[in-house]
Amino acid sequence: MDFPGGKVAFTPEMSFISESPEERAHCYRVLDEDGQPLAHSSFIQVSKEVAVRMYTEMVTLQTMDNIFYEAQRQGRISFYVTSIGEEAINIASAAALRFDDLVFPQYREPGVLLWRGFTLQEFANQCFGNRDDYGKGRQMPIHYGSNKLNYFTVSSTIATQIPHAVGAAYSLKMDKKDACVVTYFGDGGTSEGDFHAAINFAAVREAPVIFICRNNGWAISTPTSDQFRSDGIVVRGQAYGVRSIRVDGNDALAMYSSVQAARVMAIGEQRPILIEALTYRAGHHSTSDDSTKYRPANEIEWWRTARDPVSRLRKWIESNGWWSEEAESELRSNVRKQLLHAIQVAEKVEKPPISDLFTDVYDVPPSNLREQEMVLRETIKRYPQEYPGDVPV
Ligand SMILES: Cc1ncc(C[n+]2csc(CCOP(=O)(O)OP(=O)(O)O)c2C)c(N)n1
Ligand SMILES: [Mg+2]
Repeated sequence: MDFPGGKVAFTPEMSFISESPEERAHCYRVLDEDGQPLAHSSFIQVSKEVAVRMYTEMVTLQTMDNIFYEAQRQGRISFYVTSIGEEAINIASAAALRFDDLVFPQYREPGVLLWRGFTLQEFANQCFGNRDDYGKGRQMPIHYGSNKLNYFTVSSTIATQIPHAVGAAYSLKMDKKDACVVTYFGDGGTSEGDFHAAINFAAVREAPVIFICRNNGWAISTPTSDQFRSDGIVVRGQAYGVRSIRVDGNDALAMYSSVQAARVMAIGEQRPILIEALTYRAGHHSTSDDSTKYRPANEIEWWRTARDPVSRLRKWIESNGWWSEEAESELRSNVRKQLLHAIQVAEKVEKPPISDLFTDVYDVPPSNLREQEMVLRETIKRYPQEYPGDVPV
């Protein structure tokens, strides 16, 4: 042993390791911009059934985003975040996983939940914060979660889910489970210490976790050039001793294949895998943001049209003879109808009662919490016009 950590070759040359590679890490892609497979592309075959279902769910996600976004603009819900431009990352990664795999999302991955069977009504109930919302209306819209579907509740606090994911993966390892953990985060998430601590812990403990970074170029108004000087995220995997791949996040087939391959390695070899999915946040950050203030409108438009992952997959299924114009219009009008219905229903369901604000943290509420509840009730009684009338007191 030359040094702790193993043998290292000596050199008389004083050469510093360059801060940047001569060539950027390549990006794995299966379909070209026109939805045609690249020559010699290696990918896991997708059946007609899976391909059509992936496309259907991508269109559903896109439509849900458009309708909920409008609902926010109409003042019917308080906030919303779209996944526009990232439908392939959402749906194709979900399709490549198994139900027992645990998901720790950031917030731009509702498609994973959709794929697992969360209904449009359940999405609407959460966004409207009504009595049927599993979070009992205590979180802002888009903070979905489902115990039943192995989808941990969204936390807006950037990157907190990444160490949680690694801890959960380590427990799957100890229990010798045939499952892995998948955690999603943005490029901005990798600027948090939590990302670095978590990926290092996963490497050292050999935890079966797949890190999926959605590198969409922006963290609200902060471009990636203000966040890191490395060649994106993928190169950091090797620095931590984690096998990694860079993938075209707007190519559903590339996402599907790489996540499925990552899953086999994560579980079979008991190791973490990092996937950097290159994409672009084609919507505003959230309904509280106007991204034309910090990036050119024609750039957004180009990604929304020429690089749209949904139409790219459509071209591929069409060229296989698996899809038609009639199927398309029927799907779009059906999904739209279901969504409008879900919103109407969610809006009519009563809000959770005030008492729900104070439950579920302590088994026996401490005195300061009981006092707060009393003060709140007295204040509502004194100034009823300042409080929503539809919340049962
Ligand atoms: C710890 C923490 N810091 C700051 C914020 C404010 N914030 C919310 S979203 C966001 C950007 C995250 O960007 P990224 O991880 O790239 O995800 P994207 O929105 O691009 O999908 C920031 C800074 C936060 N929610 N939590
Ligand atoms: Mg981002």
